[in-house]
Amino acid sequence: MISETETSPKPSPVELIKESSNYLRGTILEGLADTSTGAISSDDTQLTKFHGIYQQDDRDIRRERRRQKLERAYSFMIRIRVPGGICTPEQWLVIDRLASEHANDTIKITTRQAFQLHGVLKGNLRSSVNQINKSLLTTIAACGDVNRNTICNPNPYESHIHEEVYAVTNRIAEHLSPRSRAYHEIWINGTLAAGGEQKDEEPIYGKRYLPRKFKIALAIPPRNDVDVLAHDLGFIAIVEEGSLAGFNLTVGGGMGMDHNKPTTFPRLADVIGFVNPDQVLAVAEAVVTTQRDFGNRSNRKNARLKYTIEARGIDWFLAEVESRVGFTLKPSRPFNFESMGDRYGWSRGTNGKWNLNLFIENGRVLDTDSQPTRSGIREIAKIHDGDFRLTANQNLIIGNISESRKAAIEALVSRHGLSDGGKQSGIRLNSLACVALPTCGLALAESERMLPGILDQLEEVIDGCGLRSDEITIRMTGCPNGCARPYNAEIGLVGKAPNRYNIYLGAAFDGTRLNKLYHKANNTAEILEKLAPIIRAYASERREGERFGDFTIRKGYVEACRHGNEFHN
Ligand code: SRM
Ligand code: SF4
Repeated sequence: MISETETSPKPSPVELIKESSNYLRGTILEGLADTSTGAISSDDTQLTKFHGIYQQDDRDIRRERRRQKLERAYSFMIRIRVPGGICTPEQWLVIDRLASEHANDTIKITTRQAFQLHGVLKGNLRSSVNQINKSLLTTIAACGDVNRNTICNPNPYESHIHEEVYAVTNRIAEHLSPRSRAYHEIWINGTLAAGGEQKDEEPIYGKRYLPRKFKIALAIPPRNDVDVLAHDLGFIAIVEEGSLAGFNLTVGGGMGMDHNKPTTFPRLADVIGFVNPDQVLAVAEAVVTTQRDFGNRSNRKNARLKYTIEARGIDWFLAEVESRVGFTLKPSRPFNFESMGDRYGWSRGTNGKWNLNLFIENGRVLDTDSQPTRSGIREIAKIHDGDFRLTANQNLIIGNISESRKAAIEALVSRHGLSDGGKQSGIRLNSLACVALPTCGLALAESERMLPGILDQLEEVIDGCGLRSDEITIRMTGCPNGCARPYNAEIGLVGKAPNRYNIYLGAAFDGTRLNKLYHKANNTAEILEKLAPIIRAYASERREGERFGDFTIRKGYVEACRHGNEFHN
């Protein structure tokens, strides 16, 4: 437990920026108008995150620009919030057009069911955000110290349950959306309304918003394809006799940590009780406001909800939430997860409509000479009368396809080579990589551009021992922040320095146990050297039905990590 004095030292600089920003206005508008630089002011870079916009620069040419005494090659990443990952074909076409007109000709499907456009120049930001808003999508609160994109299982395993859970997802996203009019004034109107900030009110967040980002997921067992336990707040749907009875509530998950800093660690959430569907909003708000009032505002490295809970204890946290909502949570109910992966290929919902889950390597939708993925999806969007679903595994579902359009969509899928068609290995189909270089300012090493090649080599080993279709989860990130949730993968590869990765092993296949460090600072050749014998041993020595992560623990490669605070031990 910590005392009040320990929690209230000097606020971090970001706290002061938020507080004096007039509800997220800052000097963003002036910065956008300044044509003498491709950048905006450093304070404003903190504020634009709340508007879904990150300033970045092309790190591939940073050194050369410095040599030529030029300013960095600044551009912006726009993150588009898509609650539950569902958008219309028309919205897909808008994002696709913007990718060509203002971005780098690619669409990135993120690990949180959102879109990202990279490489947008300052002068094109307002026009892009405007068009996104016209399509009824938004970028507000896609980033920043607020509730981010609320995510939910994308594949309607049981369509009617999915519809209900998706509706709850949207209600949460709406309820926890910031109320400031700054977004509208800056991006839509292009002018600050006189006295606008005096009319603003943030009933949930207040002037300083949250101490740190906040993330919510809803999962429908048996699929844990949203990694619900990696979230600050989670809702696990409990289905009884074919109906949605309510949700188990989970709190205090998160992935980010720093290498060599044991006070930071990934943590899986605790399951703390059960709520009825009509209690969800009140409980979500109570969890958020508890974190607002008690989260660490002086040290951003320890500001996530997981640290508030570690510091004060889960019993204290539950009591605080219950006192805010005015009722006691019921005991949690039994549930069972089977996997974190996507259900590839065709599936039919209980509503009779078809869904096709496509594998999009690392979520990067682009055209290459051999693989016209972006063109193919564009052609599908033109004729599709259902929806598109972004998965938290960076994949895409063409959802709710009517029987009458199925054949035409199938033909486009085949013409553009979009379907896996059984070609990909089980490990690749269960792989994730974060963006990292060249756009991510925090990357210590490659990730998205590196993992496909590592998988090519791993597949030789895997094929050699007959494991091609075995599912093994592998996730790579270019730094320890954990954007591809690497500590929840059976094999985690985490960047430490250029071409140096820590290898983590031993997470559960269903996302209910973290992994642990196996070997530090390996180059790509060493990754192969370390992993190949373990994979071969798995092929010959595993028990019936034993998962790779469980095997690495049974054989003593790593110890089981039962709780986040044991991660570094
Ligand atoms: Fe992330 C920061 C990309 C999901 C933990 N993340 C970043 C930034 C914005 C870098 C920055 O701050 O300058 C990256 C932009 C890279 C780029 O060029 O696009 C970035 N994060 C991503 C995405 C795009 C990875 C991807 O390849 O899909 C994901 C976007 C999700 C979305 O749509 O909202 C993404 N990030 C995650 C996740 C996974 C999740 O939420 O399920 C995590 C781990 C879970 C968690 O939050 O604990 C994650 N990102 C971080 C952190 C560490 C937070 C922490 O608590 O320590 C940072 C750094 C920070 O916040 O200071 C970060
Ligand atoms: Fe960037 Fe690190 Fe996130 Fe990868 S994990 S996108 S390198 S912040």
